[in-house]
Amino acid sequence: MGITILDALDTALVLKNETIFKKAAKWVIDGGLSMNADVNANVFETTIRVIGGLLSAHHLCDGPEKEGLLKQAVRVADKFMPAYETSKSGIPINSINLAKGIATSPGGQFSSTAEATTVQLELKYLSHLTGDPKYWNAAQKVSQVLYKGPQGDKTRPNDGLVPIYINPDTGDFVGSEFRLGSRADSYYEYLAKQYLQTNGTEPFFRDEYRFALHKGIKAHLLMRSAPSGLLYIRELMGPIKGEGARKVDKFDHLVCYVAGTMALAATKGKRVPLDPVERVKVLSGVEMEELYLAEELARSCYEMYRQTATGLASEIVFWRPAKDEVSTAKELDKTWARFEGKGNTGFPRALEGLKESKEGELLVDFDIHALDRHNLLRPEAVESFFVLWRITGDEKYREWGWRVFRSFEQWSKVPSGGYTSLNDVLIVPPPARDKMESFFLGETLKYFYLLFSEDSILPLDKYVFNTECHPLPIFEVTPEMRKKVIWMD
Ligand code: DMJ
Repeated sequence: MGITILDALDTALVLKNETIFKKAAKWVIDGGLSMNADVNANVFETTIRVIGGLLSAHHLCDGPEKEGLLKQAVRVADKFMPAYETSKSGIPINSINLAKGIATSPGGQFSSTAEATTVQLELKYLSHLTGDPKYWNAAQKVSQVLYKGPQGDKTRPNDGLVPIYINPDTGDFVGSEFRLGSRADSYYEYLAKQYLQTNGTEPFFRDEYRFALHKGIKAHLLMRSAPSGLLYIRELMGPIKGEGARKVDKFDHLVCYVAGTMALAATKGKRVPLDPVERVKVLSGVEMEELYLAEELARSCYEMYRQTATGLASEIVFWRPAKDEVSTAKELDKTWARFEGKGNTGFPRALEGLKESKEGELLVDFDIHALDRHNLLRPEAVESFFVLWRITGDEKYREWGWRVFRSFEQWSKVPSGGYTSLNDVLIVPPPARDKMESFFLGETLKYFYLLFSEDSILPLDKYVFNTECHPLPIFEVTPEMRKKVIWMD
């Protein structure tokens, strides 16, 4: 329950529910957050949910709780510093034993790539607020190890794609499993967002993100589905090229975040014209392509909801592939190369030739395996609908969001209060799990609310949302701080 309160503190503020916020903030400030139990707390989860939640609530709050919330964020961050300080490489060890205050890897596990690379927005903002560079430097050290060590940029051999584990003793990637879902997802998200967070002053991150997107994801993983021609991203095991590369059409719901990230990176969060002829006047060919990819991936994610009996997506789908990925990438390259620099010479109609599956037709473009049929109330699809609505102003994102919202209302809402995860989205009514993850209040519901609110609430060119939907203001590093922190250029 504690984690739900922390994750939802800023939701109460965004919704202007002062009564709930005050009650929750009192619990947090008056000792609810004890952190003494003999348990191993995950560094990443604590950073994104607890530190991220406290920092965002601190920023949004203008009441007497403001300073108390920041103090708690500092307290939690300090407790978790040994994960960075006692790591041989600087890559954070995955857990902290709260009672002992020491870093530990239960079962000798490697650190997950997404986890080690998804603490930066929170720790950098904490340094900005406190003036203490230690948080920033702990987080930025991770980037130094990955891109600037004696071996150079460790992501280059795999065209910017990253394996899902890192050894914290050596700082090296482990294995050759590549995907945008679990254990790698927010690696790409935080590359794009670190560039946005400091107002474009560290272009290094944008360049790494673009390299990963164009040389890695687009060239090796992008595919279209049969029969509708929906875009999706594959998973890869083994060497990225040549014999031994094994690709699967598995797609975690988690991957749906990437549509929002691509749209943000392409536009820096600014509204662009809906009409493509006008749009091309404000975006470059590369940005047009990135926004196109974002829109098409969001459509695929919507179809993951629409093509089930409950109108809710499963945790994982297996797409039916239409044609080989080389031709998918080539088709895009050809189109956008033609488009680059030519002004309003016409939108690529060929890419719009999607076949609409009929209302009520189920599992047309993908299969769902028996073990993957659950729905955990995850936010990623609605997150992307929200970002794309703000950026394009296309009403379809609100329509899609509304349909998904109504399905949650119909099947996940618990009459006595709260919402529940479901065991099987293909059965009506779906069997319930009696569990509500903290991210439902922290992320999913907040994204729904923002999808239907005014653009002036948390504008995307002034805020960067951490991976748990905690909005943090975009800032510029002061010259004084700049002298004290590791800078990536
Ligand atoms: C959230 O905790 C975060 O978005 C994280 O990055 C991965 N997924 C969950 C919600 O699905």
